[in-house]
Amino acid sequence: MTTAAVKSFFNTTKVADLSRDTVEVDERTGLTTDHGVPVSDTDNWLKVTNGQYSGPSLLEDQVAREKIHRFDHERIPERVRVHARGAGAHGYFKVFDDRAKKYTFAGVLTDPSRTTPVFVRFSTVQGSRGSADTVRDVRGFATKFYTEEGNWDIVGNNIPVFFIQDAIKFPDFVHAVKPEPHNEVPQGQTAHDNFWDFVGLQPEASHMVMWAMSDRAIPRSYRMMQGFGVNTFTFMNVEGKRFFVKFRWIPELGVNSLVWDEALKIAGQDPDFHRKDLEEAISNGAPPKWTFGIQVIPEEKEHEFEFDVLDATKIWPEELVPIEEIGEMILDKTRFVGTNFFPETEQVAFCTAHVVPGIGFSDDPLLQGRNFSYFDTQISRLGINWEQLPINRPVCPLMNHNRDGQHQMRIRKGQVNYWPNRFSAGSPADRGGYVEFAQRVAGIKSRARGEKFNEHYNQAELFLNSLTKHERLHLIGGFSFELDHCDDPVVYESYTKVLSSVNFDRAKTVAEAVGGEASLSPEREHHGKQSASLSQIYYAPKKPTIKSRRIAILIADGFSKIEVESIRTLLKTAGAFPFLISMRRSKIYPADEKGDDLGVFADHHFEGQRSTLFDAILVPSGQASADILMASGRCIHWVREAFGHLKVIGAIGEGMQVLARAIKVEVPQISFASPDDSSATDSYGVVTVGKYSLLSIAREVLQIATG
Ligand code: HDD
Repeated sequence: MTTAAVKSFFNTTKVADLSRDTVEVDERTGLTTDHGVPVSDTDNWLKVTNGQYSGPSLLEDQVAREKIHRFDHERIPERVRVHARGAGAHGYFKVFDDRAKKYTFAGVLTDPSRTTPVFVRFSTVQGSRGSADTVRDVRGFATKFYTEEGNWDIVGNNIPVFFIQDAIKFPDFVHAVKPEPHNEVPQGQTAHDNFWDFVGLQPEASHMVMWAMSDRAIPRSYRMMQGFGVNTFTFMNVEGKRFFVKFRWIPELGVNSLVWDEALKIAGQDPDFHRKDLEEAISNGAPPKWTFGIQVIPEEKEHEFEFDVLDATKIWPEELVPIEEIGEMILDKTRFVGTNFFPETEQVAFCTAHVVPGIGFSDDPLLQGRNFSYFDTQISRLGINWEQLPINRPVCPLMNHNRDGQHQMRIRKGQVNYWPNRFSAGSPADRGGYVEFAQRVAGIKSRARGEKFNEHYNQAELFLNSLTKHERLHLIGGFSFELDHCDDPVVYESYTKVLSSVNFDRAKTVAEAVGGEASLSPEREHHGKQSASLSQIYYAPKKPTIKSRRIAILIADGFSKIEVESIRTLLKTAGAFPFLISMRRSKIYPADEKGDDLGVFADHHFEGQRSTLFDAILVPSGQASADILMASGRCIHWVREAFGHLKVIGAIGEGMQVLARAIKVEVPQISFASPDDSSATDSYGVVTVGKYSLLSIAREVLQIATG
């Protein structure tokens, strides 16, 4: 399908559907009440006055009363307990071809002529609606597909496993992870006694805890994380054969994270960092893209693995069950018209039980409970008619005999609201209707899990073993930070013992850092196995790109305008987002040129946008500019922090003096003056250009841009 065709399809389905409820505000219409009566004064409550002094306000004022009523009820309960804070975007999904037909007859996954509209909501888990984006936490990755056979929701996370195996433990887990009940502390983090107490006593959490303490829990951007359906679902094909399946989103930009110090600082400097990042990328023409992958196990192979394939605390290692990439998703609209967060991102409501023909459930005990919980929670947040809200309603035809309830939005014609009826109205479909797989079920009714559910450490160790050295150090840093925030020795001393079941040596390091107790010998025999795809460097894009990366160009009066403007243009051509940062957000004047028309507006000043908010920084040439920057302690700190956060740093000519002052390490000087040495870099990610050659920088940037 051509881009134009995709756009036109997209504009005619969900977006067209939403436009039915999108109100253009006609500013020429005078102010009215909700019941349409013109309002003459919205500033003064009706009062008794004597002309000179105000007297009592009158309850009689229906205009004022309505205004206050509406204000008092503006907010609805935030998502119950978890995933309260989020950001959403619209987009579309397409499969590459019909190769998944051998597994499923779901049209959305097998018909390449379809472009299915989607809405995705990313979220954090622990914090409330007002918490910061960059906290250490799991990220929600929930996708609603508006398919021709009804809505399909994949309510996933950016981590492939979960803390618990059985849904009955969810209230305990969530109570433990959320702020503690006696003092409502802490906000947006798991660094507290109750969380570590619970996960220490619930060893099935060990695997997920590893992921949560790793870099995965501090993503650089929603656009740079994987998504996982986590639970095991099922496919059914036209021959009636059943398969177990796991769903996976793989980001085009690779899997990237912040460093912990950066995450902490951004949480204060720009708590909306991820939300703004998503909007910035989409509105500047860099819509994020994910490949959609499936892992499939034929039903008859269910018991051939050492783990239970229905256990949500286990991955299916890619070496055993390869990923089959079958489609892609692009998010190209921040919100429908980009103006109203509440009706879409806040009112969108997901449900794991929303599947379409060809896709079904497994007996995964976590999924079974989720299928009950999501519908239920939407009733308390949005009311029984939550599926009629514009963002939630399907784009395909609807007909059933469900009626009435609070906030009913449809006026239905017709006399009958039951089946069977004399008009055959709303007959259950005899073709294409949802059919459950005829699964044979036999067993003893008991409160128990399958035997293989009892092994909790093999994959936790597999994950740890598969990390690179720096990822492992970060993970140990994560544990050390969190356990240091626990005040009760029973908690931090005992968790380090649990850790030694996963990896004895790492447990000793953490125990030493936090005052915990290490076991004297390994609790179990370590298998030492690795799986390459568990390290996030495995997902580095095949073609390196600076597309949508935020690059700060640091200038002061006396900078070289021609150099800066050329670099800015080049970066934009390569799809990066360059920003001029200076001492003030007003005109900055180039060397020896003071004419008012010659100045260039800085996009931000140092304090407004710290170096933490950029992926790379560049200090261009110009002695006067460099002198001003060097004289500022704030500026030196700004550059030094970028170095500490392992940013890519570039300097040209006199800009190198600023670098040398800030980072005080010997950085090799790389000259781009001759074409032969243009590929040189050094291990710090610092690039300096001695003999300035715009042409060679241009070549370098364009080379990166075009891969
Ligand atoms: Fe859940 C929200 C993901 C287990 C009960 N969950 C929620 C959201 C995501 C997930 C992404 C936010 C959706 C949105 O943006 O509106 N949850 C997961 C994953 C799980 C998981 C990946 C493990 C595989 N959840 C889980 C269990 C239960 C719930 C076991 C209950 C038995 N989850 C809920 C909920 C929420 C929710 C309480 C809160 C708000 C909402 O549903 O709409 O019902």
